[in-house]
Amino acid sequence: MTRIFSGITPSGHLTLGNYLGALRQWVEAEHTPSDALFCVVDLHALTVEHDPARLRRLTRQNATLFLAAGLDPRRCTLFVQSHVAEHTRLSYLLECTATDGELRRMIQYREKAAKAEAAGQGVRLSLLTYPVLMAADILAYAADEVPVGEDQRQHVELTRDLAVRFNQRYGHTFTVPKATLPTVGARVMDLQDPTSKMGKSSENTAGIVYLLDEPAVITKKVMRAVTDSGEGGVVYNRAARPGVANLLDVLAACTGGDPEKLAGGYAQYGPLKRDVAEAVVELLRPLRERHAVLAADPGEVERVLREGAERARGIARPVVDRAYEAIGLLPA
Ligand code: AQP
Repeated sequence: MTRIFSGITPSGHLTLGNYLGALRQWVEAEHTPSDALFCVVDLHALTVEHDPARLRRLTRQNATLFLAAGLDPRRCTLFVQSHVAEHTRLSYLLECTATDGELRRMIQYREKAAKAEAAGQGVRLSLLTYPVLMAADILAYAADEVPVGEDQRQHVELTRDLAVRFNQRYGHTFTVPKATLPTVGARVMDLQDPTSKMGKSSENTAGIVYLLDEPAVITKKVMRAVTDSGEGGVVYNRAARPGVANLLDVLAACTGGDPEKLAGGYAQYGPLKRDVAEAVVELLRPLRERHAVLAADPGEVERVLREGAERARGIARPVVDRAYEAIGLLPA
């Protein structure tokens, strides 16, 4: 059976990008014959300035949204990364497999380090090393597939490189995973800056649709989305017309259509924006409603996470023990 692993960092409120790029794929994967593990990767949220109380709140909220999005704990394993010590245990061995140069090449490191420096903050060492922790998250479960959005493709490539290198040096230990990307919605862009990814930790929230935004707020954000000037009406061209292309991509992802074909149905931006707003509101409505019910019973979410962590430990421990032995450490 295909083993699937993926996670989301509780570094902010979840966005439409997280839903279309990741969560929705996870729910689909859960309905195929697979063994799936989904994780709130809280340790990754410590790689930039953070507020401890907010992190605890967001971790709980993200886990609640996993359930609200339709993940069923009877069909998959839901847990919090820091509840399973195997992730950090394995991460060190992979730090001894990775090189400084390959980590400094990671795009997310370069972008986020530049942002921290511009804000006068120190760059945490963990910002450089967290892709290795992410590799450990995946390899500890012998995952075959990692459903992610486009922005995480490079980190999954690194994971593959580390798995292959470790296996070559120390004998076959890890399954080499592959990234699976959605056909539409793999890269949802910021509505105010359509050349940047819609990111949950962005400061300017006007271009970001959060999963728990009220319908009126979603509508306002979509109606104010930046569109492009230029001749020719509504056309789908990601390079030349990134704003309109993003709206068409979102509409396609919500309605199941094809963005290029959808473009043909509009002569002006206004009606396109109205349809996008309505499609997003309707897509997220059931999720918001289920979240309200689940949030009223936090004990149930905690129970799901406790049971999930126990099961996750049971899968990861033998894999990580094998890696410790393979690399030459004396068994305890
Ligand atoms: N805009 C997006 N479009 C499509 N997929 C996206 N994902 C994130 N943003 C988009 C996918 O969601 C999953 C979880 O993401 P993450 O928590 O690992 O990273 P992030 O959401 O990119 O959050 P960061 O890095 O903490 O901060 P921001 O959001 O500010 O960059 C992944 O599968 C990701 O591909």
